[in-house]
Parts: sequence; C-alpha cells; structure tokens
Amino acid sequence: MTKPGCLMVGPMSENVVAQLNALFTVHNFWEAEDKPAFLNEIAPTTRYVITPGSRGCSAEIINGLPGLELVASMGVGYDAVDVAAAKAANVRVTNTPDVLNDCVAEVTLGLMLSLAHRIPQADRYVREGHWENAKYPLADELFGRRAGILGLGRIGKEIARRLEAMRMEIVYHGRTRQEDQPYRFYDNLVTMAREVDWLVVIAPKSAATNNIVNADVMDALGPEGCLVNVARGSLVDQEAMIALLEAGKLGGAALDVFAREPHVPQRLRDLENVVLLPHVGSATRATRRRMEDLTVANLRAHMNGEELVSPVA
Ligand code: NAP
Ligand code: 8YV
Repeated sequence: MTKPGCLMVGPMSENVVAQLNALFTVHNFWEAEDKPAFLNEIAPTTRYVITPGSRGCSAEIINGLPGLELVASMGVGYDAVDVAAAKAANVRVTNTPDVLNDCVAEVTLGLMLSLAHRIPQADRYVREGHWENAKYPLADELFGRRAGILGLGRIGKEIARRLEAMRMEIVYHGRTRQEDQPYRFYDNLVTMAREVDWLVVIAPKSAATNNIVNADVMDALGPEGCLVNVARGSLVDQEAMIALLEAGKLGGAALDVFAREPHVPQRLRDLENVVLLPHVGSATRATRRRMEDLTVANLRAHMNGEELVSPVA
C-alpha cells in the first residue's frame, strides 16, 4: 500500500523524521523553490502536515492541499498556524500541551534568579578577572517579593509552584478568576503591575494579548519592578519596554521571547539590567523528545482512526 503524504514545513529532528518515514512519504516544504508548484504536485496524496511551532502552517499551505486532514504542530503555542483557515477547510489541528510545563517553568525561574542575583554579569566579572581588584556589587533576591503572573494556565501554575518555593507571594491576572486557586486574582493588569515586584508573562499570543503589556503596565511596574516574558514577543510593547529600561523607569527585564525573533535590537543587547535568552523555554533534550513524540502520536492516532491525543480547541 502506498503511504500517505505528509508535508514537513520546517526541518525537524532525526527522531521525528525516522518516525515519519515509517508512516508517510515525507515532503520537505522548506527545500522547495517554487512552493505553489510543489504544493500542487504533492496535493493529490498529502493528508497531513507536521510543523515546528515557530513555523506554523499558513492559509496558503492549508488551501493548497485540498486533501489535508490534520496539521500537527510541535509546540503548545499554535499562533503560527492559521487556525481559522484550518477550521474553514475542515482540517484538525493539534499542539503539544503539558509535556513542556516543567521545563518552561524551570527556565522562567532561572531567568528570574539570573536577573535578581545578576548571575550572568557576575560570571562575566570573574571570567574577566575583575574580582582580583574589587568585590562584586550587591544584588537582589526573590525571597519575600510579590510576583504577578499574567496567564495562570498550565505553565503559569508550574511557575507559581516554583516561586512559592522561593517564598514569594503569588498573585495573577487573566480573563477569569480561578476559584480553585489559592492566589489573589486581579481583574485589572495595571493595578496588579502597580502592586507587584515581578510581572511574569505566560499567556498565549492572540489579538487580545497583542501588546497587553503596554507602557502603562510597565510604568506601573516601575523603576524597582522586573518584567519576565516567556510567552511571545507580541505580548509586550518592545519599543516602550526598551525606552523605559533605558530611562530607569523599569527596573529590569528577563526575556526568552522577542518581537521579531531571532532579531534582538542592539539597544536591548546594550542594557545591563536585562537577561536575554534565544527562545529556549522548552529546549532540553528530554522535553523536546516528549514534544516530538506527542506531535507524531497525534498523526498516528488520526491515521488509525483514533481520538486525537491533544487537539486544539
Ligand atoms: P494555557 O494553559 O492555555 O494558559 C494560558 C493562560 O493565559 C490562561 O490562564 C488564560 O487565562 C490566560 N489568558 C488567555 N488569554 C488571555 C487574555 N486575553 N488576557 C489575559 N490572560 C489571558 O497555556 P500554556 O500551556 O500555559 O502556554 C501559554 C503560552 O506560553 C503558550 O501559548 C506559548 O505562547 C507560551 N510558551 C512559550 C514557550 C517558550 O519557549 N518561551 C514554551 C511554551 C509555551 P484566562 O482564560 O482566564 O484568561
Ligand atoms: C518552542 C514554544 O519554541 O511550545 C511553545 O509554544 O514556544 C516552544 O516550546 C517551539 O514551539 C518548538 O517548536
């Protein structure tokens, strides 16, 4: 029996490719020079798309493959998949929730400890030999501070647990109060920002969250306040953030995500009161393996006529 076609939008790991080759005829989209012609050519036999979350799946791909049944996206955030186009074409979409919660929460804690204790700068201080001449300046700590979580979802809750272990006070903002949560709820983000020391952003990218952390929110966080973004760059007004950090009106920022990745503006890279990571929230071998396997498990389930493991709503 001939294997159905699966379009791979961007390069994926050997583990994924090996599993896909056993099930499908795999088509590498990123290598095609004439993409519309390529889609045309593979359309008659292609029922599946697999994609790294960062690349997603455009309406052009979805509409260019009339036999498409499922888009399996690797990542919990599926903002790069045109879900409206998929829905209109009766194409299912899956993502990879939960399997990365602990990893992203750990990285968030690492970012916060790094910014408070100035760990990257202190490391540089030793490497560059400055310790021989003078003591390193005093830093700050998480203990006793209040953290406001914007987006107390699957990952937000794991971050909260870890910050509790740091003996921080936790509060949160979202569209709805979660009665089963022990933390104080704020229905207004500016009010929460005014009353916390740290604002941790971990809500999905959407039209509603675009620049949700605007100049007013960051002003309210203030010169002693620290911003942490592990969600998507689009949730923070990056220009306003840089201006406030430069002016000392925002205390610091710890960032895993940016407005135009992988571009990070020079003005941001020049600042001392920031810690910058190249979008590595889920980038460990074990977590990526779990994400990969879940992505393929969804394809396999659909092929076998079973329930999808993790469909998006
Ligand atoms: P989740 O379980 O769906 O939680 C999202 C939270 O955001 C919910 O508590 C939700 O609460 C809140 N939210 C949604 N829309 C909102 C709005 N308009 N205003 C305020 N709050 C809103 O998602 P998750 O699995 O924790 O993942 C969250 C996001 O993290 C992903 O979408 C992804 O973009 C990002 N992420 C980044 C990395 C990385 O590598 N840096 C890794 C994984 C995930 P309400 O429904 O009450 O509003
Ligand atoms: C990855 C992520 O960068 O899951 C997400 O939403 O942002 C990260 O885990 C990426 O999506 C992996 O393809």
